[in-house]
Amino acid sequence: MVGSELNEGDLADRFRAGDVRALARAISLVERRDPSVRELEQSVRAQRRAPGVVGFTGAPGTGKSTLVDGVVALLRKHESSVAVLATDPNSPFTGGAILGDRIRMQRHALDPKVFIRSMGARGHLGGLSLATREAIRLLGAFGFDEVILETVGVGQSELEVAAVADTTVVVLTPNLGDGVQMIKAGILEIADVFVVNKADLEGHVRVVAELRSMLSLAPKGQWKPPILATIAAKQEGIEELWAAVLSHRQHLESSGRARELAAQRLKDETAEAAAEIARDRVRRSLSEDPALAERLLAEGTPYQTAEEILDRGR
Ligand SMILES: Nc1nc2c(ncn2[C@@H]2O[C@H](COP(=O)(O)OP(=O)(O)OP(=O)(O)O)[C@@H](O)[C@H]2O)c(=O)[nH]1
Ligand SMILES: [Mg+2]
Repeated sequence: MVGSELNEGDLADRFRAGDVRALARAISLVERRDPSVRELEQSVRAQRRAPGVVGFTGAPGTGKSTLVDGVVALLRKHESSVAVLATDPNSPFTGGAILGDRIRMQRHALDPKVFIRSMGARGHLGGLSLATREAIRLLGAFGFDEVILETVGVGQSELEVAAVADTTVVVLTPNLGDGVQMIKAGILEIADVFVVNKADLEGHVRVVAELRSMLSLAPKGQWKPPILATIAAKQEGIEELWAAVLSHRQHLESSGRARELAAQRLKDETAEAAAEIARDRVRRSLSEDPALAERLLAEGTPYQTAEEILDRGR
């Protein structure tokens, strides 16, 4: 791979010059949790812009990629540049592309204002959301106006990734009976916009009605999540969907919530980064200091050992 032969200095130059391969390489470093990317992040900091971040989540096969493809087409019509990150928490890391998503969005493959990439993260819980946040910052510095996250399912890490988005779109369909499943997994709380996709299939009216009655029972917040019906396969309802996203964004801005969220996210990310840094340091000490590891095994005192290592400083 050409990219891997570059030193990070060249990488930063190429990144600033708008070389998309440098961006892809930087995201690979982020995905691998390689600390060398921090230098790049520092050197492109001045270029940082905050892109709009919209998450699409829902059960497998509900039509997320098809919807995202439609949204990308709409954004391009409006001259906005857009990056799509498809995160797959169930695969350790993907190194590039989920084939299906690539095919679904292939018509944008040659458009330099569209960047499509899938991402996984090795290791611990929280790794993927850290990687996603760092990737979003890089995409902003690279100049993308919008970042769309596609996450599969409703497990813990999907919720974490969704929490990175300003606006979370939850996608349901008439035929999966996933309404009930979704509620169980607590996705109601994270949805800013509901989409009932595949409205060409029987049962969509019922799903919309069920959702509506469920939402009427939910505690009243400031924002009432709209419920939209779409037929992504025919590009129907995409404009209304994007209008709902923009209206949520407007609400975040005017209510002051946007600022609060940004502050909260930075604090959360700092706490997660601290955990990652500490974990790496402890692992390193245990592998570099056999006497210490030996004692740990003999005494069986993980907390004490962890504190001792962290107290030593670097
Ligand atoms: N009938 C119907 N089928 C649709 C519609 N939108 C998408 N599909 C089909 O649903 C299937 C899944 O679509 P995807 O967009 O790949 O769904 P996804 O949610 O991204 O799937 P994963 O990434 O695997 O979770 C494909 O065969 C689509 O053609 C729709 O509005 N109506
Ligand atoms: Mg998909």
